[in-house]
Amino acid sequence: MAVERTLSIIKPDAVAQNVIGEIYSRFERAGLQVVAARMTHLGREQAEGFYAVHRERPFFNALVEFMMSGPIMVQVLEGEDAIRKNREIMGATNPAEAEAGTIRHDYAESIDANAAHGSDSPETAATEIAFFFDSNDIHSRG
Ligand code: RTP
Ligand code: MG
Repeated sequence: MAVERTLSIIKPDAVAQNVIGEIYSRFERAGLQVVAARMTHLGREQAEGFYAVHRERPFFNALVEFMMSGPIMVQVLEGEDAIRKNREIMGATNPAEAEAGTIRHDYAESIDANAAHGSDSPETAATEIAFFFDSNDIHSRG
């Protein structure tokens, strides 16, 4: 299985619950390394740009407003099968359908405020990582 990188976001609702460390522990226990990380607070242009692929969806405005509602943590996770592993650790998009022990089951309130984001393919991972990080700020440790 190939070593991959994926873009992870701890969304405003989870940052507000003071569980950044708890969520990082879950990544680390699954064998993923945090190879870049930053706290930021998105403006409208950034939030709309990050989720541009969803622009025509009915939930787009709610999603953008939510992502602007407070600080977020953005991080690059690296490891074998990192994209799939991260999405497994997050659980289903709708927390009502997320398996016990997943981030969304444990910390998400609703499909709109759902605690975490993870890239869904190698192509989107590359685009999303570049959205937040220069390659100089990503530090693989083998
Ligand atoms: P994410 O991109 O945030 O990791 O989530 P995802 O892949 O599991 O879900 P995606 O389809 O990419 O949707 C992005 C975010 O939009 C919100 N959403 N709301 N009300 C709805 O039907 C609906 N569907 C999606 C969610 O907050 C989702 O995380
Ligand atoms: Mg998605």
